[in-house]
Amino acid sequence: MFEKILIANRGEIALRVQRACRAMGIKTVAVHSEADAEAKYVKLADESVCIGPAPSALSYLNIPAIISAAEVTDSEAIHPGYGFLSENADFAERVEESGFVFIGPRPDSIRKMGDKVSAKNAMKQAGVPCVPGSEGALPESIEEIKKIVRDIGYPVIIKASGGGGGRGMRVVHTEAALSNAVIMTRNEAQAAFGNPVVYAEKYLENPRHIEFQLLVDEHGNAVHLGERDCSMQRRHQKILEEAPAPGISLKLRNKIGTRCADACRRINYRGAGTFEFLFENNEFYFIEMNTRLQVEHPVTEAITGIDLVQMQISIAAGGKLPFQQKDIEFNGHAIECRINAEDPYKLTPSAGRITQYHAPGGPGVRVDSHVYHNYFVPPYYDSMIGKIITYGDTREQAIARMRIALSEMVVDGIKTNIPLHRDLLSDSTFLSDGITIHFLEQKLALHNKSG
Ligand code: MV4
Repeated sequence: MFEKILIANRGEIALRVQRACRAMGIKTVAVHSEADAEAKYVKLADESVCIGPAPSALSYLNIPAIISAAEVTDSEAIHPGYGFLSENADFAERVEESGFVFIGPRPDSIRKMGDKVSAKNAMKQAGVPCVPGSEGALPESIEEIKKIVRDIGYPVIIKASGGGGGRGMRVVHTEAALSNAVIMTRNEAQAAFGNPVVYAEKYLENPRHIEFQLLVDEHGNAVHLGERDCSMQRRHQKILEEAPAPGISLKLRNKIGTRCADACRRINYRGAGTFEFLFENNEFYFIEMNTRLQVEHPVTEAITGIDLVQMQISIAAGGKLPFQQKDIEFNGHAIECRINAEDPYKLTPSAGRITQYHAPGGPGVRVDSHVYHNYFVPPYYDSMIGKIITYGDTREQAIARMRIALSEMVVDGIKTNIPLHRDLLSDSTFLSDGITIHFLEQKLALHNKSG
């Protein structure tokens, strides 16, 4: 096992990874920007290194500074967290070339899954159900594109192969609008990702967003840890997630999860990974794979009892998964509310000093947060200041515990989205069953109109 790990991230996830290291007897190195120098999670680490000024481009995305920090501290491995450099194949490669272990997938897996056309091809070949669409990249000729899209049937969505996570896509309803949409998406993709390749898919009008968690070691063992429902989002920012997804049977979960695990073995994947699906009319359609730990990983931990960060570390050290698929049980229900420093309805960021802070607690309540009384929320980074995760035997109990947790929580001095979460947890559509990816935007539009 490693003796010392450098954590190339900030905020709650930096603290989360520290906790896993501590549980495993591993020393930690925090790297931080000038804006995060006084944060308590930095002081809690065994060592810390300042890697640059506040802007991420100069600190948390500064590859040479991070590698140097690993060198001067004698770290053996680097955990990238989520966001920042976590899905940067060049970073993973540089880490390994410099003699450190990257706690994550092989660089070529990150690269392959980052290219959405090659990711989808690989998954289709592996038997993972995909959204019907073009066979890979669209050709140059607009006449050929028209033929392809006629076969798919309108509406379609044109997506950039270099995009993902909602960047670089356009919905097209008629043949008259097709040519322009393809040209625009190509141009934007070239400018944003340096890659003009686009592909077409049938546009699903009202899907849910459900993702599967996978763990894969270097000894050919791959397991799925079930699914999470992540439909509660706005502008591709999720705010509430749950596991299991309401209404998914154990049989369907195991069918799709098994396909994902088979695919991981086939592409020689390693580490933690997430298969993103759209779910409509009781069918799953693969859209993308994420090659990192995700923000919402704790809901999966709650229903499986498996520590995903400890597993990532142990896999990176060459360890074998300590369980097989048949050993994994799904018990109870978990919900996560992301607490953001933002206006609850306009969703504009709200940086500043926290003048009062009280975290909730009690049975079935977990709080993952790096903030505290008198903490200053810097304006430079993501607005998430923590997550509340509640667990219960049933969805109703998890929701009831979340309502109480939200009522206990105090964050003064800045605006937070806690009022929005309270509102969502009493919404009859959310309470009754699975919501679609359009639910939150519709609800916010209604709220902002009626004041
Ligand atoms: C789609 C879709 C409908 N049909 N693909 C957006 C993020 C990226 N991961 C894929 N996205 C979508 N792909 C087809 N064929 C709708 C979306 C989509 C979406 C997906 C998941 C979560 C939120 C979303 C919000 C808007 C659109």
